[in-house]
Amino acid sequence: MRLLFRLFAATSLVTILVMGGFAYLEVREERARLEEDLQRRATLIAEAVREAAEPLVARGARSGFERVLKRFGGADRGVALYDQFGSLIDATLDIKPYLGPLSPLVTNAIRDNAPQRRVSQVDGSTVWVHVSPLQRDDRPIGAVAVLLDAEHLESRQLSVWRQTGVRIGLLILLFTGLAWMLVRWTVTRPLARMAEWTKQLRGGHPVQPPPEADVSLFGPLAKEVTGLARTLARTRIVAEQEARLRLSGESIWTEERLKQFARMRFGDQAIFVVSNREPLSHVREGKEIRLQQPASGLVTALEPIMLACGGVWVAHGSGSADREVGDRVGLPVDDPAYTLRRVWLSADEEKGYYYGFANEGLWPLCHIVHERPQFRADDWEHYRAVNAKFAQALVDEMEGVDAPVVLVQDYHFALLPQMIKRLRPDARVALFWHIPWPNSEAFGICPWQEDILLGMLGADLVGFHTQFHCNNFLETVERAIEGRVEWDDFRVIRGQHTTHVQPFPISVAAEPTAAPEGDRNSVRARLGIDEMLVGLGVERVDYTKGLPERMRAIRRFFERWPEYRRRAVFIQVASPSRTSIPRYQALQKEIQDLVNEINEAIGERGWRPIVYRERHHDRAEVAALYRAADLCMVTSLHDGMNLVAKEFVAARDDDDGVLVLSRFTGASRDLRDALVVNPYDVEGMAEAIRIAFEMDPSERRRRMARMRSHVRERNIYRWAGLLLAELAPMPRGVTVGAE
Ligand code: ADQ
Repeated sequence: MRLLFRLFAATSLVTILVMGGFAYLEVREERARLEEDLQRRATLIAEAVREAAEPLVARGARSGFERVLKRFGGADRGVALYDQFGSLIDATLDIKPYLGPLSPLVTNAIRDNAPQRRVSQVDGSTVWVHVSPLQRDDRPIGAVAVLLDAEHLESRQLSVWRQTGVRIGLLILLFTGLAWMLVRWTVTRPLARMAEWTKQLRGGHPVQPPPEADVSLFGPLAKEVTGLARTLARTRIVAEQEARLRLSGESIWTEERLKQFARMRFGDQAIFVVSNREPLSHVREGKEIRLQQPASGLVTALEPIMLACGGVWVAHGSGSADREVGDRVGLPVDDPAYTLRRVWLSADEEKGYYYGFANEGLWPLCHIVHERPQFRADDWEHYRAVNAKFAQALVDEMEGVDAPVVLVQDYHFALLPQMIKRLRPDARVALFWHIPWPNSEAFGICPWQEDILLGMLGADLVGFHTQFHCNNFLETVERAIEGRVEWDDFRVIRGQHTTHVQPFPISVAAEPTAAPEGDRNSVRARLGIDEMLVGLGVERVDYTKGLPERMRAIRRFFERWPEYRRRAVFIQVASPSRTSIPRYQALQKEIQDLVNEINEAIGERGWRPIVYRERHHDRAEVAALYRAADLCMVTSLHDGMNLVAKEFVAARDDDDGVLVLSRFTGASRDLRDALVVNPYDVEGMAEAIRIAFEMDPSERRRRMARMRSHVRERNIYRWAGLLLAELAPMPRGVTVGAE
């Protein structure tokens, strides 16, 4: 109410001042105009009377004046004639009451021989008085007075003020009303809702900010509060988790434990991560810059470590708006825990190093999927140069840090460990290879296999997902280069330097995320599949993921068990990947065609067997789909680990759902309760789908519970913890010899 009063007072004051000012000017102008009009009329009449009366007065005539007065007098005007002494000669009848007040003017006009004029109030009436001298030979011989009714001067003025008063009143009401509504809609109400929202956040309910809050007005506030709430929620979850574990005496790795462990082992020393893909890119969309988290297992796996330990993450700045934002960014944006340092690459460098050698050379070389690797000398040169560029960026970042801990990620940086060690012999370097390592014959076709192996062996620790990949690597080393492979300890000794080779099966955080209410139902309702059985696939579009094989298996399933038509649907979420490479473009087209073909062949009115969604989904969307599905299919032809399988298991806090998993994934060694399939065997996969849909609920729950307990124990914090634990005691300061 006080606000309304203030608004009312403020708008009243402003309106009165503005409108009053304008009205005053209008009144003044109007009065001047009316006076000018009266003046003109009075002068004309006085001149006419003068012409007729002057000869009479000059002659000293005693008659004839009556005729003049009759001609020029009228209802709205009076005329009076005076002799040279100012004595009245004659006057029209109606003028008589005014004669008294007139005489000073008449005297002045005769004395000064000049016209006199003014507005007079007589008997409560307003009159315009004009007195002109009568002359002979330019000397005054009398005077003529003309009186005009000027009542309208006052009434007009009054009416302007009255109108202005009404206008001011209306405007005050209108402005106050409008301002009140505006304040209510854009400030008071949203503020009340935001207050309600913050209250809910404080209570630990992770709710979205109210949608109607004006983004330009409340956006920054909402962002800050959201960040704060997220930190609070996170801290709360970690604290609850810790307390629970302490009570149950379990020794599960958690984010907090990893943090404590890293501090214990490395003090407050920051950790340096190098990967090709950045954990967050800035993408331009029209005038906006959007944040995008890439669809990458590697990022999913590494971010919790950086959140836990802090440090610098060096990566290729590949987002379309990255350069605008800058080469150093604090992450997470809301509540920075570590720094992203972006390395810029030219189009040629990216083409040769990333698309060329890494993805058309090493990627198919390491995945046994019958895709011929392309080895081009140009690409290799770029690969070397970019590795050197990253080494330099890293060394710059590590300046002043004693014995830095470096975690190099993946096949994009095979040469980096050796380069780092040459520049910083005191660094402790681990290289984690996220993709499989093939047998030595397969790897041997690479023309630069020696350089690659020597580059990798610059690391103190080389990690793979499985022991099988470690063995393949050691065999390759044994056959391709000089050095001693110690099979008992799984290490390679070259000169004074030792590289340990060990498996570290990667995983997911498996934190008890607060499941948004009604996920399963809302996703199903949105897709119009409330009552149906739902199969799910989540992938990057990549030929190693076995997407066409899966589509064929789905087709076969509906052909062999037609009773499932209209009762089951398969959702495939596919994030386009490496789209500059022709093979990937062809695969994208192949999958689209295959989906259309199957939907046409098997689909019926109102039902499509496959819902294909080819775009990047954010994590919440993917999590909602995991919870909505009855079955998740991972059918990679070859895969280092495969995090989708583990994410699916981690998301199923209802202990339900079946995982169909390719035996050629690293994950199949961890998740033994999945239905393990051979993706090349279409009939076998179709059969697995049927078994999954028909599995007894208690069996489903038993299997899922066991897998969940595995993922919970062997989570990403354990992966990072074991990697750091192995790296910590490594001797530092040993120079890596030249090849
Ligand atoms: P990737 O080959 O990228 O990783 P994967 O392990 O399956 O494969 O991880 C994919 C990640 O991307 C998952 O987190 C998934 O949720 C996400 N994702 C996939 N499609 C998506 C989409 N359409 N929208 C949004 N997110 C999507 C490499 C190796 C793997 C290894 C990981 C980690 O090839 O074998 O498991 O690194 O080491």
